[in-house]
Amino acid sequence: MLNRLSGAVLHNDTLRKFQTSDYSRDLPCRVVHIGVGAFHRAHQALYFDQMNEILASTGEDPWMIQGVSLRTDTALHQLNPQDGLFLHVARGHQGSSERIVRSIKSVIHAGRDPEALIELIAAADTQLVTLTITEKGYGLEVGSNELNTLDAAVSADLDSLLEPQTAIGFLAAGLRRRRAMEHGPLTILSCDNLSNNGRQCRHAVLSLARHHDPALAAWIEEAVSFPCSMVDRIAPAVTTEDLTWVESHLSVQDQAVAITERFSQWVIEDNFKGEKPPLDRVGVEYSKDVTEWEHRKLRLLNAAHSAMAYMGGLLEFEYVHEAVDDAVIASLVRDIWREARTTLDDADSSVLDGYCQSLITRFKNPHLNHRLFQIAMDGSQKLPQRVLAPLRERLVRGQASPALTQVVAAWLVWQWGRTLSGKTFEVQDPWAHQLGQLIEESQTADRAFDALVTAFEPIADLLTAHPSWREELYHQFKRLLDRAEP
Ligand code: CS2
Repeated sequence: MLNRLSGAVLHNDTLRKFQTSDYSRDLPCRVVHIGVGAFHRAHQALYFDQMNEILASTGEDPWMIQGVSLRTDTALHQLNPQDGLFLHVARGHQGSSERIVRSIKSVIHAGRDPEALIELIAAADTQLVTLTITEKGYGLEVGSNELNTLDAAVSADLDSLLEPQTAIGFLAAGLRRRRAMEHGPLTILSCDNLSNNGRQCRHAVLSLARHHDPALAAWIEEAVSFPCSMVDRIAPAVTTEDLTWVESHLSVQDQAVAITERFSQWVIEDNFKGEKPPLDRVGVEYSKDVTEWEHRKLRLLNAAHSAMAYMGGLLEFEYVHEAVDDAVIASLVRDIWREARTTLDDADSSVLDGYCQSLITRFKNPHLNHRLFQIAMDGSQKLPQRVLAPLRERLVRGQASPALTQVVAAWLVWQWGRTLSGKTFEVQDPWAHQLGQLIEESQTADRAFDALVTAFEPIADLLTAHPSWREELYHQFKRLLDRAEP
């Protein structure tokens, strides 16, 4: 239970006044986490904090997290003055619960001090490296899934690992040092919304390692595990209004607050090297295989999110809870689920009914203010696993998929950077520049359509395999463009 102290700043000296229980935080970190953003604070950091409290009650050592930012100072400026502490606010439809999270020790900036991160990955105390680096952070090309050599940072890491530029580069460099120091096995755990996230991470790290030193790659295959995991908790980006709300309602000054929903889930493939944290004591599920969980979440939750982001965004809705209240968008979401469900393994349809029902409740949460624009970012990296994968499976079976196709069409129209009523916005996506240029060079919408679906490989591949799908995609695209004001 959180005590309220008028306007106090959160740090080690004030912690005891806010929250009475505590555990010793001075031990070396066993976890190194790259990407200390809103999601990590809302999800993983809380699980570790809850686990540490239980471990302390049985006299066991906590698992502290060393936070790492690759490029920006934001997390460092937010968390370090607060000794890594932050407030976790879980908002339900009715009421919220708060807690101070103590599992992060501090944050370092690897871009400025690359040696520090290489040393951390190599350190004997480190048992687990976890990642929330977003879909594009793995440096893999959409479509081929090989290292994206056109990316300047990836190609710099292919040239040299002395000062890595990417998360994958740091992992390869850190593992090289770990091997040299004979510090033993390690687990690297991806917590991003990618299909087969552990395997993709492993593939990226091994490709880079093999390029520099085949013996290093062989050692990694032996000594390092890359479990897949399914992570789920909606964590909107924190705004200045949120910070003001925290100060006025909770009487705490906290620059690093996490504001999230009550629902939370984490399923991890049980494949650890070295020590394994007993996260199952706080509700994490260790499973032999996470594929089913992962497909369900990506193809139902995330696909619906992307549908709302592009369709809702084009119609100028701002938040998820507003979009899902619109009859047209709600029916699109239901149609997507109807189509996507046929690609899921769950034999028991009542499980999926319950899952979809709970998603509606989560999406309708009016206290989250989850911006559609946040979800719309990086669609080129998200669409393949959320929408194109189930679409492909249905096309193979000869099933029409108007709803999933509509999401692809809405994403194409999104590339114009204009809502249907003509409001302009900047598309945030690694492909934005390339696709935007193609649109500019094409004189007509029809030519732009051809150029976009040819340039973006995941769609081009689908069209090559299923040429008849083109007409349906074009039809949906045209229908949307026809609704746009000139
Ligand atoms: C969202 C996810 O921004 C997005 O793309 O779909 O971050 C989503 O909120 C989480 O996966 C929920 O667990």
